[in-house]
Amino acid sequence: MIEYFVENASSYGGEIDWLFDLITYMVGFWFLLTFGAMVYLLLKFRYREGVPAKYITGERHNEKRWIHWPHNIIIVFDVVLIAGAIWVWVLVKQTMPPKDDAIRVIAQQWSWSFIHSGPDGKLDTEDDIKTVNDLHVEVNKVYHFELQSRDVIHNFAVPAFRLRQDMIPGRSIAGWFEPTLPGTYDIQCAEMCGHGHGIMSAAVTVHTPESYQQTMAAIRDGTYESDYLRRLNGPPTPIPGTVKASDPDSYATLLAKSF
Ligand SMILES: [Cu+2]
Repeated sequence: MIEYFVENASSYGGEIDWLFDLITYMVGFWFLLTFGAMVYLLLKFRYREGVPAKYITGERHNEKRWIHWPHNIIIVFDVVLIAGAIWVWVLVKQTMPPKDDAIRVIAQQWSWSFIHSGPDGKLDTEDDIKTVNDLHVEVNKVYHFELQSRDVIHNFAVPAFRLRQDMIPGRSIAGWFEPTLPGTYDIQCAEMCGHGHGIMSAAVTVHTPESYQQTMAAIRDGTYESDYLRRLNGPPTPIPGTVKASDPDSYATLLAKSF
C-alpha cells in the first residue's frame, strides 16, 4: 500500500512494504470486527421501554469463551507478525551482502555531508568525492554505508529505500542498501535535532552507470551544480516575517520546493 504514496526504489523495500501490509490487514481485520460487534451490540441491546437491564458478570464458562477465543486467535496472529518482523529484520539489519561500493554519511545541525568512495571503491583515499546535501549512487549496486554525527542524534531516512537509521555522536553505524530504480529521491532527517530539523533535507540520485560516471566526473572537475548549490548560489532566502507567504520567493514557497 505504501508504494501508492512513495515508490519503492530499493532491493529490500518490497519486504518492508509486505510487513507493513501484513500489520495493516491483521490490525484492520480486528478493528473492523471489534467495532462492528460493538455497534451491533449497542443497537441490539439499546434502551427499550419496560425491558430491564441484565447484569452479566462474565464469570461463567460459556461467557468467558467470548474472551478466550479471540484472545487465542490474536496470540496466533501475533506470532505470525513477530515471525514476519524477525525475517525482515534479519534480511535488512543482520545480513550484509558483499559490497560493490561504500559511502559515508555525516550529519550535523542542519545539513548532510556525503563522502563517495571514488573509482577505487574505498573510503579515506585520495580519490574520495565529497558533496553536501547531494548523494549519488548507481542503480543495482550494493552500498555499505557508515553513518556519523558531528553533534546530536540525527536519523538518515530515505523513504523511497524504506531506510531509516539513527546516527549517534561518537559512533559509526554500518548498514547497506541496494537502489533498484533510477531517479532522485528525498533524504530527510527523521530525528528531532533542533530548530532547523524540518529543513534538514537532501537528495539522493540513483544513476544509470553512464550518468553516474558523467556526474562524478563533473563533480570532480567542479562543473556540477546540484539543486542545493543552485539554491545556495542564488538570491538569499528572505527572513520569515518580512515577506508574504503568497510571494513566489517567500520562505514558505522555497521551503515547500526543497521537499
Ligand atoms: Cu533532525
